Amino acid sequence: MKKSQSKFSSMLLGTALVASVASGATNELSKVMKERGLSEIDVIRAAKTYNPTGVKDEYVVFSSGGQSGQVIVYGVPSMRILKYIGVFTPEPWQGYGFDKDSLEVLRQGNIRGREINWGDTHHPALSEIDGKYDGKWLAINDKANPRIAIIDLADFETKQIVPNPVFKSDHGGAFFTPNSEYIIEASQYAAPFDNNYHPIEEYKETYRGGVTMWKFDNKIGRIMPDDSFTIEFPPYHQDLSDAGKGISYGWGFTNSFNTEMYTGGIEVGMPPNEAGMSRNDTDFLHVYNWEKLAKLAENPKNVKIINNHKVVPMDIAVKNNALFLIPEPKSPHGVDVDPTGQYLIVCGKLDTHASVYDFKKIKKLIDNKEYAGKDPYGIPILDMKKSLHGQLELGLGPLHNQYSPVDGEVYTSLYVDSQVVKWNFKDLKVIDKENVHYNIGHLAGMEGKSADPQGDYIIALNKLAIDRFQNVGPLHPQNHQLIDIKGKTMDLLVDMPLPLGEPHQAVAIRASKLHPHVRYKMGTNSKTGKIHKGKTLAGEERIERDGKNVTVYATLVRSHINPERITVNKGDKVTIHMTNLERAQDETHGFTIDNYDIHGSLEPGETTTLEFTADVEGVFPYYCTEFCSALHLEMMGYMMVKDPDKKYVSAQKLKMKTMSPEELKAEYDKTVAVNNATDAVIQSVVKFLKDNKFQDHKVVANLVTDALDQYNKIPEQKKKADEALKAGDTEKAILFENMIWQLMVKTADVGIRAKDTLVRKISTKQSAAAARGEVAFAEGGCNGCHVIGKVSSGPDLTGVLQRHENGEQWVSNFILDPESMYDDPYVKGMIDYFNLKMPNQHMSEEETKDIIEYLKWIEENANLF
Ligand code: CUK
Ligand code: CUA
Repeated sequence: MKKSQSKFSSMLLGTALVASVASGATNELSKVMKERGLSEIDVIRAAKTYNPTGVKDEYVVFSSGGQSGQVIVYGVPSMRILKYIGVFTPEPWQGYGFDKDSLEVLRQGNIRGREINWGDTHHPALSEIDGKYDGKWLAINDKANPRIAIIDLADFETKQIVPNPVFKSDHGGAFFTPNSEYIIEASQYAAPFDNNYHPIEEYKETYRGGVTMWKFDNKIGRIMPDDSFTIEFPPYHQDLSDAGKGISYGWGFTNSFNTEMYTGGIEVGMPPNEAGMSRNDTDFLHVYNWEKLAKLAENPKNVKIINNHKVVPMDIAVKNNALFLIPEPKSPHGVDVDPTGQYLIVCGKLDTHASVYDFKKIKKLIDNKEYAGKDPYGIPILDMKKSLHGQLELGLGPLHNQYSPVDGEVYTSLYVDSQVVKWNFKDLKVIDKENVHYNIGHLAGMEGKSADPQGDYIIALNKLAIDRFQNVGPLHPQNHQLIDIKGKTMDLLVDMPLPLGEPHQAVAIRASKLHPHVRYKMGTNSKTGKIHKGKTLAGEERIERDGKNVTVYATLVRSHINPERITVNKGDKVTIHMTNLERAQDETHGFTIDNYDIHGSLEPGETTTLEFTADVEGVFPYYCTEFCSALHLEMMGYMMVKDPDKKYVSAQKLKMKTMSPEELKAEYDKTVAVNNATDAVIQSVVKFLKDNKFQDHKVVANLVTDALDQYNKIPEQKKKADEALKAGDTEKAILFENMIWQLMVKTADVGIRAKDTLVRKISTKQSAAAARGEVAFAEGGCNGCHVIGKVSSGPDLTGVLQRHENGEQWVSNFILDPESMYDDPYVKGMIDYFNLKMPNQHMSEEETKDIIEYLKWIEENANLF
């Protein structure tokens, strides 16, 4: 009832909104709505998520990429994908795993010597200060091959992978503690901590679960394995975790299933795991004081060393009052600490309830040593009822929780019911339910698990999409659904198919908290953040040979790779250090060589290394893989691999026709003349920029810097051209002059963009009508013949309104009906001069009025064109 009421009122609102739009727009809108079968509520939902071109999102979401081993980045509310970050899996576009430096990161993830090239990512986590996101680092776990990776949010690249030395799978991580002191990683399937064989019959004695507390340095963004430790747990299957905050600061919470310690055996006639592991009514929530355990772990007496890693045994933790268990409804899933740190909500999964635990009550029981018993390993058990604030029946299959800025409000996913439920965990009342499609796992609020949840939206991360999208075969995309939670009730806005893997969890952060850079300091190894040992500046390019080792110091800049020829012997070990000399934003160059399975992606200022053995004889083109300029295809070279044991017969020299010295001289003169003319254009732009104080506008100043970057390379080329000419090599001189022209075109390209930007900055503000007029002018094709500030195939329109008595009337008559004025003596003269007649472009009265306003704006700013 409530739901349908709310839908009805938003529909009324929709009608009002549509009615208030100008009548022309309404007609167009109704037409589109009719054609596409959209209701008014659809249009409102679309408007809530639509970003016009150039408009950016309010939130940035980091979603696990599931079995892709990657991280997916997208914006909210538009749900537009921004990036896939290679983490546990090679990612060719970014060169991740295909250049030496990123391969070193990927190989940190080797386990027991084995190279692993995939991952099952589950839980991304953002670094925190005071429980709030600081926008600096992202951690994510791999469940299949227990590892944690660290991604730097300054460039969205993976910087570190740390395998877990004792677990054989993990799940309850990554979770940051409130000041990013530690990252929590809980095991999933209990297994021996050592790497030896232990019979399953000795499960209870030799298999173990646990939680690894990875020490994290938030300044440099790296896990410190030597300062980290694992807390040993019984062989229950530990599941999700969370870190306490506020009054529960210093404590960690990890739930579990299979406290039955059942080990299956269908093949020997035992009931399957699924029956044995969910037999008891309750499992255990593990409550541990990581702050105290971290201190204990500093003393060698308190730890066992397993696989070179510190493990705090259960009995040490128990003896020091740092580990407790509390019963929780059977086979729970999420445990989520509220923004204040006082409440933790455990979701039932196989139970219809959510259980709200009160940390104050838990702490009291601990302080009073009031235990309800002990588990088989001697861990004290706290009474469930005495720890609970209360329980509420939510529906079937509650899994995960996200908090709202409203005190007591929480959103919970219901897997079996395919719903999101909004409820109050303090009053224990359900407020609203929204259907999702289908079988939701996690849900992501906007900073919804931090100490500072923002509300606004919830994203449902659904396991099944079934009928939501075009059929693309039996493997369906995943479905992320954006839900508006700004109103009293939830409203599902839009679906986003995700075709990369099962994204278990996603975290969202305000976009304003992220400050990634757009270029690197020249010569940076992006994986270490330090200056790369292969850094090469212009003029330092070279090929060094040392026996069978060939080292190439190369540079890439629009639009050439230096060197352009690399000749090596078959069997040589080739190392190519490459530096992208660009400083301009978004000027990435890529590099690959045919047949060698290598690829580098070089962002402006970056240096990286490709390494391989030239084990195949032949000629191998190499080229830049990013369409980086109009001369991108020319950005190439050859690697030639010779067999030193082979005799090569030289091919017959072809007689090539060559130019006469006179012809060459003529071509040289022509090239120089073109360059001089181009330079004159550049100088006029430079004068304009200087006269109008471009330095006062940062955007323009940046463009000018980019332009000068190109322009400043000219003297060096000129010197070479002149030297060649002097030496009598006109051919070479022409090529260098051509190079100068290329640099001039690039300068002019950016310079003119700078000029246009500057004009916009310093011109008077356009009225709405003038802005519409500019659009009409462009779309009506007027600019095909009229260039503002210049005579082209039609007259310059600057000052056109002053040229005639009653100018506005005259011009608008002429636009609306040019034919009727062809006999006007002035028009006649123009027709003769340009050999063209002003055509009737069938502008409406409205458009014509707007164009007049635009022309007035041009007149106001005539000095700028
Ligand atoms: S888990 Cu997938 S729905 Cu791995 Cu966080 Cu709950
Ligand atoms: Cu550089 Cu294409």
